Amino acid sequence: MKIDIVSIFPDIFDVLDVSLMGKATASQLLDLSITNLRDHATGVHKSVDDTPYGGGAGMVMSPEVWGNALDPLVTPGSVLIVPTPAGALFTQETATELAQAEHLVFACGRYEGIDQRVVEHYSEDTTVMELSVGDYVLNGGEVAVLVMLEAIVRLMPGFMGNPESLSEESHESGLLEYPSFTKPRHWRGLDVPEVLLSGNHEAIRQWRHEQSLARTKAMRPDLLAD
Ligand code: 6GU
Repeated sequence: MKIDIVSIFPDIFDVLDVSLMGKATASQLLDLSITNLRDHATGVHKSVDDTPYGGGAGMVMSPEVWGNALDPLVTPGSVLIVPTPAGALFTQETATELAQAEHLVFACGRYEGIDQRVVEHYSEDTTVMELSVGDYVLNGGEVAVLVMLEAIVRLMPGFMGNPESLSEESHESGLLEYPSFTKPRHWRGLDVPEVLLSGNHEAIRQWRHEQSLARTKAMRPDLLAD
């Protein structure tokens, strides 16, 4: 998969070299490029934003600068992702869908966002998704992109050593994952649940499913409503 990220803070993405992503890049599953938006600014001050039409607080990122940066990257086969708290919620389902893509382009906005015509313009020939990672506001899209990439890359075909370990995770089935235990059997007066030592695979499967349901009901009742 080819991934392009455009940002005014390209250094934030240095961390990608040290985690899961470093492994994927090294193994050539991933071809990652970071573009500094500032390199596409014109004008003596290299500014990337301007005051909002209609008034209000903050600055809006310029469509001209974004057009200059994105034109060489976006093709009809690309998926252009614009991280924004005003986007649709990024979920495990979104991650699974995006893990199949050939080319992702992440356009990281700062301040009060990007001139909306950028999304409108690229939507004419390309799939554009405005995505949020949750109901809170971050200063910019960069950390949200790190979150999305961490979720997407591990689902890429060929990335996981053991794809079976994906299927029982939280959110894959629409439920939260059951609790896990390892040795020792007794620890600070707490015992591993007896059923897990029973060797009865059907009883273990059933117990884990009940735990998943109870945990989801307690922590995330909204998931059960779906
Ligand atoms: Cl994708 N961007 C920003 N700036 N804030 C967010 C977000 C994204 N998702 C939740 N909050």
